[in-house]
Amino acid sequence: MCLFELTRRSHGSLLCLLTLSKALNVHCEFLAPNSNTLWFLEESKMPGEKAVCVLLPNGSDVKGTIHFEEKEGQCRIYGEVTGLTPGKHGFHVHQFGDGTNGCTSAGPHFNPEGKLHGGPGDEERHYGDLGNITADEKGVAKVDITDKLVSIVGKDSVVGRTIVVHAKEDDLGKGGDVESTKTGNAGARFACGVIGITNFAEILFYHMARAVCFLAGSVQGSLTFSQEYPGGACEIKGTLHGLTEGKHGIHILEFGDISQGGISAGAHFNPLSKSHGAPEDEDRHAGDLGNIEADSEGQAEVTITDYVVSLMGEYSVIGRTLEVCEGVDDLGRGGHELSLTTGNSGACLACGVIGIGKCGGNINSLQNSSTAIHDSSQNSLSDAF
Ligand SMILES: [Cu+2]
Ligand SMILES: [Zn+2]
Ligand SMILES: [Zn+2]
Repeated sequence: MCLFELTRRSHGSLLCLLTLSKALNVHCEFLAPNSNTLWFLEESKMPGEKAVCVLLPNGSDVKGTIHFEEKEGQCRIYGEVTGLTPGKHGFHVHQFGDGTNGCTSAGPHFNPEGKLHGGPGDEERHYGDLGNITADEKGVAKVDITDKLVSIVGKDSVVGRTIVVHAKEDDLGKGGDVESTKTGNAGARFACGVIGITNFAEILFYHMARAVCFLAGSVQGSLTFSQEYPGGACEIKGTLHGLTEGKHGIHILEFGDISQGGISAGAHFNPLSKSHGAPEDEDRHAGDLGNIEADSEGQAEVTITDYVVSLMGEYSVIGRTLEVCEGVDDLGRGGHELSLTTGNSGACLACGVIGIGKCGGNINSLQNSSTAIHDSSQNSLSDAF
């Protein structure tokens, strides 16, 4: 499939170092923010994976829940969307899991092969092209699609990306104008949501350099995650508003299912079966990020550098949920019966699914270059680590 060098990491996963070239149509999301080196895990398909997407209105009354189930190389996408006008509505997977600017920041259709827009049955189509869903006279669309390109495992997984429901019918690339070959002229984005994982299996994610989590509701704001290379520090930054003054627990939860807020997102993400603790503790959940502190205006500046949270590899947090709690996380030291599971930090105030983020900086110039930029012989593995 491409030119790579293989190397082995201590935990036994195969990593590939890919030489970047235009021919590979590389997506910037796989690139470490400040390097030309591209890391990812060997593709791994596992049977019976599940994911979910909670669609929230974006200037409309459209909402719904969509489930994903992967079996034997096919993905079933099913659920219900309500609040639509009767008739057909474009239904796509868009590239980024970024809800910072409503559904707009989800970017274009997910298109890892650089093809034109089409219908789900076409050879020439985006991976994200799921065609139309059809609403009845009550505005309800029952969705049940089986697709060969949309997948929730492996290199082109849609976990951490966004589903968008559009105002208009998708012309499936046959509209005769330029826009038809990009978007299918499906119009405004009426609802969207980030696709999250719903079962704990060792899904081997490709490495994502950036992720983003958008929180809506009484607490709002957006947090960006960045990580330079596998095993490197993960930086989490952003500003949250609408908090009460003081400290609030902040955690990553196991599942990306926010259909019932933090409750359906499960417990603190804990792949190594440890006790709840402080971020600096040896004995802590992978999802334990401690507390953030809001000022008298209810605003919290978040700047966390964490060495356990990762955007890469089998313990990636992409597709999981970030929550901000009502109370203070006692970091496992409170002596309360909940101290060692949740830090006794109370109910979930706000939560959002961690999605795949856009990259900034020099990425576009890298993508537009017609020559291979990265010569693996000049930038050895030891440099990258
Ligand atoms: Cu779309
Ligand atoms: Zn498309
Ligand atoms: Zn915890």
